[in-house]
Amino acid sequence: MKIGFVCYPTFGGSGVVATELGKALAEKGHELHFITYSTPARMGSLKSNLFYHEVRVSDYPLFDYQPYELVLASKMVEVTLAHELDLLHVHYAIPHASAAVLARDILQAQGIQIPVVTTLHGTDITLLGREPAFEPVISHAINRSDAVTAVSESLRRDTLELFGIERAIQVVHNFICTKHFERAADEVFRKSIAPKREPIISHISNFRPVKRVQDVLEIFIRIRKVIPAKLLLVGDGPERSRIEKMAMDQGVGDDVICIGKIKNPVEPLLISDLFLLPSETESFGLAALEALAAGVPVVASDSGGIPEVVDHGNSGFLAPVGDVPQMAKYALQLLQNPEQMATARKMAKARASEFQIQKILPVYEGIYQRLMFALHNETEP
Ligand code: GMT
Repeated sequence: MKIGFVCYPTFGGSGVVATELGKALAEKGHELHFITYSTPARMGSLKSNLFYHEVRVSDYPLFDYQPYELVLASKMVEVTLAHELDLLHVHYAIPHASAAVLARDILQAQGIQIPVVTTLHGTDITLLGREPAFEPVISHAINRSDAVTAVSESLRRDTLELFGIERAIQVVHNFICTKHFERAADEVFRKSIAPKREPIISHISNFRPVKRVQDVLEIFIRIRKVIPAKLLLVGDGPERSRIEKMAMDQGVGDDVICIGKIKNPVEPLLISDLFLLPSETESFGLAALEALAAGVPVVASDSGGIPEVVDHGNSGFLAPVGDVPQMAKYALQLLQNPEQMATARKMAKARASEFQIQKILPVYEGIYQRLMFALHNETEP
Protein backbone atom coordinates (compact mmCIF):
# COMPACT_ATOMS: atom_id res chain seq x y z
CA MET A 1 0.00 0.00 0.00
CA LYS A 2 0.99 3.63 -0.42
CA ILE A 3 0.52 5.39 2.90
CA GLY A 4 0.89 9.05 3.88
CA PHE A 5 2.07 9.46 7.48
CA VAL A 6 1.62 12.73 9.34
CA CYS A 7 3.24 13.25 12.74
CA TYR A 8 5.19 15.67 14.88
CA PRO A 9 8.79 15.09 13.80
CA THR A 10 10.13 15.61 17.33
CA PHE A 11 11.53 13.35 20.07
CA GLY A 12 8.05 13.20 21.67
CA GLY A 13 6.44 9.79 22.01
CA SER A 14 3.86 10.32 19.26
CA GLY A 15 6.56 11.26 16.75
CA VAL A 16 8.71 8.29 17.78
CA VAL A 17 5.82 5.81 17.51
CA ALA A 18 4.75 7.18 14.11
CA THR A 19 8.28 7.13 12.73
CA GLU A 20 9.10 3.62 13.95
CA LEU A 21 5.75 2.35 12.65
CA GLY A 22 6.32 4.00 9.26
CA LYS A 23 9.84 2.56 9.00
CA ALA A 24 8.60 -0.92 9.91
CA LEU A 25 5.80 -0.72 7.32
CA ALA A 26 8.35 0.35 4.70
CA GLU A 27 10.54 -2.63 5.68
CA LYS A 28 7.53 -4.86 5.01
CA GLY A 29 7.30 -3.46 1.49
CA HIS A 30 4.70 -0.68 1.82
CA GLU A 31 5.49 2.72 0.33
CA LEU A 32 5.66 5.35 3.07
CA HIS A 33 5.41 9.11 2.69
CA PHE A 34 6.12 11.20 5.79
CA ILE A 35 4.44 14.59 5.51
CA THR A 36 5.62 17.01 8.20
CA TYR A 37 7.61 20.21 8.82
CA SER A 38 11.05 18.64 9.33
CA THR A 39 12.65 15.23 8.99
CA PRO A 40 11.35 13.01 11.85
CA ALA A 41 13.99 12.68 14.60
CA ARG A 42 14.07 8.86 14.42
CA MET A 43 13.81 8.63 10.62
CA GLY A 44 17.33 7.35 9.83
CA SER A 45 18.29 7.05 6.19
CA LEU A 46 15.77 7.32 3.39
CA LYS A 47 15.12 4.20 1.32
CA SER A 48 13.62 3.68 -2.12
CA ASN A 49 10.14 3.24 -0.57
CA LEU A 50 10.47 5.79 2.28
CA PHE A 51 9.89 9.44 1.41
CA TYR A 52 9.80 12.73 3.28
CA HIS A 53 7.71 15.71 2.11
CA GLU A 54 8.34 18.97 3.88
CA VAL A 55 5.44 21.22 4.88
CA ARG A 56 6.88 24.71 4.51
CA VAL A 57 4.86 27.64 5.82
CA SER A 58 6.05 30.89 4.31
CA ASP A 59 6.15 33.89 6.58
CA TYR A 60 3.34 35.96 5.06
CA PRO A 61 3.37 39.41 6.77
CA LEU A 62 -0.44 39.73 6.80
CA PHE A 63 -0.74 36.85 9.27
CA ASP A 64 0.07 37.19 12.95
CA TYR A 65 -0.30 33.38 13.08
CA GLN A 66 0.84 31.37 10.08
CA PRO A 67 -1.83 28.79 9.06
CA TYR A 68 0.21 25.56 9.33
CA GLU A 69 -2.89 23.37 9.32
CA LEU A 70 -4.03 24.67 5.94
CA VAL A 71 -0.60 24.31 4.35
CA LEU A 72 -0.45 20.78 5.76
CA ALA A 73 -3.87 19.92 4.28
CA SER A 74 -2.77 21.26 0.89
CA LYS A 75 0.42 19.23 1.11
CA MET A 76 -1.56 16.07 1.88
CA VAL A 77 -3.68 16.72 -1.21
CA GLU A 78 -0.57 17.35 -3.33
CA VAL A 79 1.27 14.22 -2.13
CA THR A 80 -1.85 12.04 -2.44
CA LEU A 81 -2.31 13.10 -6.06
CA ALA A 82 1.37 12.97 -7.02
CA HIS A 83 2.03 9.55 -5.46
CA GLU A 84 -1.46 8.03 -5.72
CA LEU A 85 -1.64 7.33 -1.98
CA ASP A 86 -4.13 4.74 -0.77
CA LEU A 87 -4.52 6.00 2.77
CA LEU A 88 -3.54 8.73 5.24
CA HIS A 89 -2.51 7.76 8.78
CA VAL A 90 -2.23 10.79 11.04
CA HIS A 91 -0.82 10.84 14.55
CA TYR A 92 -2.26 13.39 16.98
CA ALA A 93 -5.71 14.93 16.74
CA ILE A 94 -4.82 18.55 16.09
CA PRO A 95 -3.90 19.80 13.70
CA HIS A 96 -3.14 16.50 11.96
CA ALA A 97 -6.53 14.77 12.06
CA SER A 98 -8.45 17.96 11.33
CA ALA A 99 -6.12 18.78 8.41
CA ALA A 100 -6.48 15.22 7.07
CA VAL A 101 -10.29 15.40 7.19
CA LEU A 102 -10.08 18.65 5.20
CA ALA A 103 -7.62 17.10 2.70
CA ARG A 104 -9.91 14.08 2.27
CA ASP A 105 -12.89 16.39 1.58
CA ILE A 106 -10.91 18.33 -1.03
CA LEU A 107 -9.86 15.08 -2.73
CA GLN A 108 -13.42 13.74 -2.58
CA ALA A 109 -14.60 16.79 -4.49
CA GLN A 110 -12.15 15.74 -7.22
CA GLY A 111 -13.54 12.19 -7.24
CA ILE A 112 -10.69 10.68 -5.22
CA GLN A 113 -11.48 8.62 -2.12
CA ILE A 114 -8.83 8.28 0.56
CA PRO A 115 -9.51 6.90 4.04
CA VAL A 116 -8.09 8.68 7.10
CA VAL A 117 -6.79 6.74 10.12
CA THR A 118 -6.26 8.86 13.25
CA THR A 119 -4.13 7.68 16.15
CA LEU A 120 -4.67 9.51 19.43
CA HIS A 121 -1.59 9.74 21.63
CA GLY A 122 -2.68 11.37 24.85
CA THR A 123 -1.73 14.98 25.24
CA ASP A 124 -4.00 15.79 22.28
CA ILE A 125 -6.87 14.48 24.43
CA THR A 126 -5.89 14.73 28.09
CA LEU A 127 -4.28 18.21 27.94
CA LEU A 128 -5.55 19.96 24.80
CA GLY A 129 -8.92 18.25 25.10
CA ARG A 130 -9.58 20.09 28.35
CA GLU A 131 -9.16 23.36 26.47
CA PRO A 132 -12.72 24.39 25.39
CA ALA A 133 -11.32 26.27 22.38
CA PHE A 134 -10.23 23.01 20.76
CA GLU A 135 -13.13 20.74 21.73
CA PRO A 136 -15.35 21.16 18.63
CA VAL A 137 -12.42 20.66 16.24
CA ILE A 138 -11.09 17.58 18.07
CA SER A 139 -14.57 15.99 18.28
CA HIS A 140 -15.18 16.67 14.57
CA ALA A 141 -11.78 15.31 13.52
CA ILE A 142 -12.32 12.12 15.53
CA ASN A 143 -15.90 11.60 14.38
CA ARG A 144 -15.03 12.20 10.72
CA SER A 145 -11.95 9.96 10.62
CA ASP A 146 -12.52 6.60 8.93
CA ALA A 147 -10.81 4.72 11.76
CA VAL A 148 -9.57 5.93 15.13
CA THR A 149 -7.07 4.23 17.40
CA ALA A 150 -5.89 5.12 20.91
CA VAL A 151 -2.58 3.99 22.39
CA SER A 152 -4.16 2.66 25.60
CA GLU A 153 -7.49 1.62 27.08
CA SER A 154 -7.14 4.52 29.52
CA LEU A 155 -6.86 7.00 26.63
CA ARG A 156 -9.84 5.43 24.88
CA ARG A 157 -11.91 5.92 28.05
CA ASP A 158 -10.71 9.52 28.49
CA THR A 159 -11.56 10.33 24.87
CA LEU A 160 -15.08 8.95 25.19
CA GLU A 161 -15.58 10.83 28.47
CA LEU A 162 -14.24 14.18 27.27
CA PHE A 163 -15.71 14.39 23.79
CA GLY A 164 -18.99 13.80 22.02
CA ILE A 165 -17.67 10.74 20.21
CA GLU A 166 -20.05 8.77 18.03
CA ARG A 167 -17.70 6.14 16.73
CA ALA A 168 -15.68 3.16 17.86
CA ILE A 169 -12.12 3.73 19.04
CA GLN A 170 -9.79 0.76 18.78
CA VAL A 171 -6.98 0.38 21.32
CA VAL A 172 -3.64 -0.37 19.68
CA HIS A 173 -0.87 -0.24 22.24
CA ASN A 174 2.44 1.42 21.53
CA PHE A 175 5.35 -0.89 20.75
CA ILE A 176 9.13 -1.22 20.71
CA CYS A 177 11.60 -2.84 18.35
CA THR A 178 13.29 -5.26 20.76
CA LYS A 179 16.28 -5.68 18.43
CA HIS A 180 17.29 -2.05 19.15
CA PHE A 181 17.93 -3.10 22.74
CA GLU A 182 19.89 -6.25 22.03
CA ARG A 183 23.37 -4.90 22.58
CA ALA A 184 25.83 -4.50 25.41
CA ALA A 185 25.87 -1.45 27.65
CA ASP A 186 28.61 1.08 26.92
CA GLU A 187 30.92 0.60 29.93
CA VAL A 188 32.89 3.79 29.22
CA PHE A 189 29.66 5.78 29.28
CA ARG A 190 28.57 4.02 32.48
CA LYS A 191 31.90 4.85 34.14
CA SER A 192 31.63 8.48 33.12
CA ILE A 193 28.26 8.72 34.92
CA ALA A 194 28.98 6.41 37.89
CA PRO A 195 32.76 6.12 38.39
CA LYS A 196 32.37 3.99 41.53
CA ARG A 197 29.67 1.79 39.97
CA GLU A 198 26.97 3.55 41.93
CA PRO A 199 23.46 2.50 40.79
CA ILE A 200 22.17 4.75 38.00
CA ILE A 201 18.59 5.94 38.27
CA SER A 202 17.31 7.51 35.09
CA HIS A 203 14.43 9.61 33.83
CA ILE A 204 13.71 10.57 30.23
CA SER A 205 11.12 13.18 29.27
CA ASN A 206 10.40 16.54 27.74
CA PHE A 207 10.58 18.15 31.21
CA ARG A 208 7.08 19.56 31.02
CA PRO A 209 5.16 20.06 34.31
CA VAL A 210 3.01 16.97 33.53
CA LYS A 211 6.15 14.80 33.98
CA ARG A 212 6.63 15.93 37.63
CA VAL A 213 10.42 15.98 37.33
CA GLN A 214 10.56 17.54 40.78
CA ASP A 215 9.19 14.24 42.13
CA VAL A 216 11.99 12.46 40.27
CA LEU A 217 14.53 14.61 42.08
CA GLU A 218 12.82 14.23 45.45
CA ILE A 219 12.67 10.44 45.08
CA PHE A 220 16.36 10.47 44.20
CA ILE A 221 17.26 12.62 47.22
CA ARG A 222 15.51 10.10 49.49
CA ILE A 223 17.44 7.25 47.85
CA ARG A 224 20.71 9.17 48.01
CA LYS A 225 20.28 9.62 51.78
CA VAL A 226 20.44 5.84 52.16
CA ILE A 227 22.83 4.63 49.43
CA PRO A 228 25.29 6.18 46.96
CA ALA A 229 23.57 6.66 43.60
CA LYS A 230 23.52 8.81 40.48
CA LEU A 231 20.54 10.40 38.75
CA LEU A 232 20.74 10.52 34.95
CA LEU A 233 18.29 13.01 33.44
CA VAL A 234 17.76 12.78 29.68
CA GLY A 235 15.79 15.32 27.64
CA ASP A 236 15.07 18.99 27.84
CA GLY A 237 12.14 21.30 28.42
CA PRO A 238 10.63 24.03 30.54
CA GLU A 239 11.41 22.45 33.95
CA ARG A 240 15.05 21.56 33.31
CA SER A 241 16.80 24.71 34.68
CA ARG A 242 14.63 24.75 37.80
CA ILE A 243 15.39 21.10 38.53
CA GLU A 244 19.13 21.56 37.96
CA LYS A 245 19.15 24.52 40.35
CA MET A 246 17.12 22.60 42.90
CA ALA A 247 19.61 19.71 42.75
CA MET A 248 22.46 22.14 43.50
CA ASP A 249 20.53 23.82 46.32
CA GLN A 250 19.71 20.43 47.86
CA GLY A 251 23.40 19.44 47.81
CA VAL A 252 23.09 16.65 45.21
CA GLY A 253 24.32 18.68 42.22
CA ASP A 254 27.34 16.37 41.73
CA ASP A 255 25.12 13.28 41.65
CA VAL A 256 22.61 14.61 39.13
CA ILE A 257 23.75 14.45 35.51
CA CYS A 258 21.61 16.13 32.83
CA ILE A 259 22.64 15.10 29.33
CA GLY A 260 19.91 16.96 27.42
CA LYS A 261 18.10 15.81 24.30
CA ILE A 262 19.47 12.79 22.51
CA LYS A 263 18.16 11.04 19.40
CA ASN A 264 17.89 7.60 20.89
CA PRO A 265 17.39 6.70 24.55
CA VAL A 266 18.80 3.18 24.23
CA GLU A 267 22.33 3.96 25.46
CA PRO A 268 21.33 5.76 28.68
CA LEU A 269 18.78 3.02 29.38
CA LEU A 270 21.29 0.21 28.90
CA ILE A 271 23.51 1.67 31.65
CA SER A 272 20.56 2.31 34.01
CA ASP A 273 19.52 0.28 37.05
CA LEU A 274 16.13 1.85 37.62
CA PHE A 275 13.78 4.16 35.68
CA LEU A 276 11.47 6.75 37.26
CA LEU A 277 8.25 8.05 35.64
CA PRO A 278 6.09 9.77 38.29
CA SER A 279 3.94 11.67 35.72
CA GLU A 280 0.73 13.46 36.60
CA THR A 281 -0.83 11.75 33.60
CA GLU A 282 0.54 9.51 30.87
CA SER A 283 -1.62 7.97 28.19
CA PHE A 284 0.86 5.15 27.72
CA GLY A 285 4.40 5.99 28.86
CA LEU A 286 6.57 4.97 25.93
CA ALA A 287 9.71 5.89 27.90
CA ALA A 288 8.72 3.33 30.56
CA LEU A 289 8.28 0.66 27.89
CA GLU A 290 11.68 1.50 26.42
CA ALA A 291 13.20 1.15 29.90
CA LEU A 292 11.58 -2.29 30.34
CA ALA A 293 12.92 -3.34 26.93
CA ALA A 294 16.41 -2.46 28.16
CA GLY A 295 15.78 -4.69 31.20
CA VAL A 296 15.37 -1.72 33.56
CA PRO A 297 12.58 -1.98 36.15
CA VAL A 298 10.31 1.06 36.44
CA VAL A 299 8.97 2.93 39.46
CA ALA A 300 6.13 5.13 38.28
CA SER A 301 2.82 6.73 39.12
CA ASP A 302 -0.27 4.60 38.58
CA SER A 303 -1.89 7.22 36.36
CA GLY A 304 -3.45 6.88 32.90
CA GLY A 305 -2.13 4.03 30.79
CA ILE A 306 1.00 3.30 32.84
CA PRO A 307 -0.58 0.26 34.58
CA GLU A 308 -1.21 -1.20 31.11
CA VAL A 309 2.56 -1.11 30.55
CA VAL A 310 4.22 -1.68 33.94
CA ASP A 311 2.77 -4.63 35.86
CA HIS A 312 3.00 -3.65 39.51
CA GLY A 313 5.11 -5.98 41.63
CA ASN A 314 6.72 -7.65 38.62
CA SER A 315 8.44 -5.38 36.10
CA GLY A 316 8.31 -2.45 38.53
CA PHE A 317 6.19 -0.69 41.11
CA LEU A 318 3.39 1.86 40.89
CA ALA A 319 2.19 4.39 43.45
CA PRO A 320 -0.38 7.21 43.43
CA VAL A 321 0.66 10.45 41.71
CA GLY A 322 2.79 12.56 44.07
CA ASP A 323 3.46 9.76 46.57
CA VAL A 324 7.20 10.42 46.66
CA PRO A 325 7.86 8.51 49.92
CA GLN A 326 6.24 5.33 48.55
CA MET A 327 8.07 5.56 45.21
CA ALA A 328 11.39 6.08 47.05
CA LYS A 329 10.59 3.06 49.25
CA TYR A 330 9.95 0.88 46.19
CA ALA A 331 13.13 2.14 44.52
CA LEU A 332 15.23 1.34 47.60
CA GLN A 333 13.59 -2.06 47.95
CA LEU A 334 14.84 -2.96 44.46
CA LEU A 335 18.24 -1.26 44.71
CA GLN A 336 19.06 -2.87 48.08
CA ASN A 337 17.91 -6.34 47.19
CA PRO A 338 20.05 -7.82 44.36
CA GLU A 339 17.91 -10.96 44.03
CA GLN A 340 14.68 -9.02 43.69
CA MET A 341 16.39 -6.65 41.26
CA ALA A 342 17.61 -9.54 39.09
CA THR A 343 14.09 -11.00 38.95
CA ALA A 344 12.57 -7.59 38.16
CA ARG A 345 15.11 -7.08 35.34
CA LYS A 346 14.07 -10.39 33.76
CA MET A 347 10.40 -9.57 34.20
CA ALA A 348 10.95 -6.14 32.66
CA LYS A 349 12.31 -7.72 29.48
CA ALA A 350 9.55 -10.31 29.42
CA ARG A 351 6.90 -7.62 29.84
CA ALA A 352 8.43 -5.49 27.05
CA SER A 353 8.41 -8.44 24.67
CA GLU A 354 4.59 -8.40 24.87
CA PHE A 355 4.77 -5.02 23.08
CA GLN A 356 7.03 -6.07 20.22
CA ILE A 357 6.43 -4.30 16.96
CA GLN A 358 5.92 -7.70 15.27
CA LYS A 359 2.72 -8.06 17.31
CA ILE A 360 1.41 -4.53 16.75
CA LEU A 361 2.24 -4.01 13.07
CA PRO A 362 -0.31 -6.58 11.78
CA VAL A 363 -3.02 -4.85 13.83
CA TYR A 364 -2.44 -1.57 11.98
CA GLU A 365 -2.20 -3.43 8.66
CA GLY A 366 -5.53 -5.09 9.48
CA ILE A 367 -7.13 -1.67 9.99
CA TYR A 368 -5.74 -0.42 6.66
CA GLN A 369 -6.94 -3.55 4.82
CA ARG A 370 -10.41 -3.29 6.35
CA LEU A 371 -10.71 0.32 5.17
CA MET A 372 -9.45 -0.49 1.68
CA PHE A 373 -11.88 -3.39 1.43
CA ALA A 374 -14.77 -1.16 2.55
CA LEU A 375 -13.75 1.51 0.04
CA HIS A 376 -13.58 -0.87 -2.91
CA ASN A 377 -16.74 -2.75 -1.94
CA GLU A 378 -18.63 0.33 -0.80
CA THR A 379 -19.44 -1.21 2.58
CA GLU A 380 -19.20 0.23 6.11
CA PRO A 381 -15.62 -0.17 7.43
O1 GMT B 1 4.71 12.73 26.82
C1 GMT B 1 4.68 13.76 26.16
O2 GMT B 1 4.56 14.85 26.67
C2 GMT B 1 4.78 13.68 24.66
C3 GMT B 1 3.54 13.07 24.09
C4 GMT B 1 3.51 13.13 22.59
O3 GMT B 1 2.45 13.47 22.10
O4 GMT B 1 4.45 12.83 21.90
O5 GMT B 1 3.45 11.73 24.54
C5 GMT B 1 2.18 11.13 24.49
O6 GMT B 1 2.21 10.13 23.48
C6 GMT B 1 3.12 9.05 23.74
C7 GMT B 1 3.11 8.11 22.54
O7 GMT B 1 1.87 7.55 22.32
C8 GMT B 1 2.72 8.34 25.04
O8 GMT B 1 3.62 7.29 25.32
C9 GMT B 1 2.77 9.36 26.21
O9 GMT B 1 2.31 8.71 27.37
C10 GMT B 1 1.87 10.54 25.88
N1 GMT B 1 2.08 11.58 26.91
C11 GMT B 1 1.15 11.89 27.80
O10 GMT B 1 0.05 11.37 27.83
C12 GMT B 1 1.53 12.95 28.78
